[in-house]
Amino acid sequence: MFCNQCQETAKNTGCTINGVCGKKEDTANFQDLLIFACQGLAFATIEARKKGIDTNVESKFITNGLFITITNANFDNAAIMKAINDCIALRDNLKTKANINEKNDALDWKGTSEADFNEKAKQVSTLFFDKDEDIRALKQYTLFGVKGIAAYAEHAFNLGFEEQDIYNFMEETLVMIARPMSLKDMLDWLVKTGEHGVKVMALLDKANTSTFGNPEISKVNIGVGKNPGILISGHDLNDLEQLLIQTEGTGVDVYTHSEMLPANAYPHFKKYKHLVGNYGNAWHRQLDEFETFNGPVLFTTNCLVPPRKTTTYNDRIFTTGAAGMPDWKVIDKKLANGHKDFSEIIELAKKCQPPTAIENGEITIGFAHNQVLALADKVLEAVNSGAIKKLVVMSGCDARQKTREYYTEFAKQLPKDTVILTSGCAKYRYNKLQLGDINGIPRVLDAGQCNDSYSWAVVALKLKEVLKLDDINKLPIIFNIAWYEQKAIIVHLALLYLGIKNTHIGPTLPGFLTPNLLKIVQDNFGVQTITTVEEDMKSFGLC
Ligand code: FS2
Ligand code: SF4
Repeated sequence: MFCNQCQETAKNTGCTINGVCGKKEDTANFQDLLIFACQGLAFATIEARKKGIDTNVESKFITNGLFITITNANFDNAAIMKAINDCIALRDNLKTKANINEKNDALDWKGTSEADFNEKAKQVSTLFFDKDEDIRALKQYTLFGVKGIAAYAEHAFNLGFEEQDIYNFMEETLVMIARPMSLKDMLDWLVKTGEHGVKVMALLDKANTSTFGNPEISKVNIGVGKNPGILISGHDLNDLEQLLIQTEGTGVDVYTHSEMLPANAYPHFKKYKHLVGNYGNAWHRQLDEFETFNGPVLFTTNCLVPPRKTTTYNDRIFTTGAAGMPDWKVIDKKLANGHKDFSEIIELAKKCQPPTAIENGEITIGFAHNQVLALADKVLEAVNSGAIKKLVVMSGCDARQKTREYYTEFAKQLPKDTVILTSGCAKYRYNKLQLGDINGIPRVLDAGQCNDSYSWAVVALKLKEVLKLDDINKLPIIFNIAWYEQKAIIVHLALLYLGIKNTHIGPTLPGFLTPNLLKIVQDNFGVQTITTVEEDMKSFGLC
């Protein structure tokens, strides 16, 4: 096993025995094999399209295959092995249909037993991507970015929004990894990855806002009611909608969890009165929070935490889509109308106690680009008058390490004339602090999920235009981003593509970057990592 795709990777170099995330060696190996199988299918799709064959089913399959391998998405060997077998079947079908005679390992390999899978998996780790360590690291970097693209593309296609160019890029990247590449070509590919990151976030934004309306300023209850509840986690708004439809009138309330919190700001979801609020915090606190929730939990995507031996909730956790955990039930049955059948979860909820309160009160959310631009005059006035000196983007992920207390402290110590722009689960480190407002503008503006970091790019580009600046880096915006998994990697690559320089990312820089690459990203993009709150306040010019 070798996995170095997330911020918590062991010793910041790579997990080699068990994942810090709880991923076991065999699961990590099967995930590598799934990527390898997707490479074969990607090769076949590209060839088939040249012959005019529609490959939409295969492209969606590859997208889901990549998503399965994201940090904390799927720990279920049986599900991953099934995905590998299905991938090979799709590949072979396409080879016949498109009459592809070319030979290569990913296009030809097939295993018949678990032993075959185990054997092959050991030969296809990312460590074998290239002999040259810089090229290998850049191939890992692009693959991890493409995994982030896949996650966002899947949410978009679940709502009926697709772009062929995004599928093409993901598939070309998978094929590229197997080819010899120069350093220059790899650096160009990395920039293209960022470009497609912008494209996919724009696509998902379009999918979400045209289906559910533009998020608006909303107060969200963080306490509990008296009815039994279902907690929905992950990022998929389409799953949320289907759950809300099926729970309506059943006496079961629905609560959002972690990255599902932003759903409460979409006008469309407000018509469901039984969507009563948000329960809990960022993903890594689920081990305790699921105990006190008392009712069923539905994971639509990552982040799953393997349960402890003493966990009592295993029989009430369900997964769907790319998510999976051995022993947790998977919802894949469909109703006649094509929606997922959540009746088992709803029936179980009716028999459960209502959630136990762990917090009370409300938090304010809903500051995606449309809402912020509606306040643009007010924001500009505050910027021009000096009431707002700096906008501080603190988007990204939260995770377990104690060093992440930095972000709470940083938020607390920011001067009162700064506003935090956030998105992703990173916000849980400071979104319940009482940081006040500036002329009625809250000091924490939450745009939504990690993909809604796109909102801050839209806002920055708009401000640049209105303020007639020739360079986005002249805006009074600083970036202090927290990363954890591959969706944050694509967000960061998208910012680099947009020309945003001097971003701080933390709590550590990616372990997959070699010293040589670190120097390249530092020299070209001014990327730095965090130090101490005091030092960083100084280096950002905040004190
Ligand atoms: Fe947080 Fe986990 Fe959002 Fe990441 S809930 S780290 O998936 O993409 O973000
Ligand atoms: Fe390690 Fe992160 Fe990979 Fe899990 S996802 S095995 S913690 S690098």
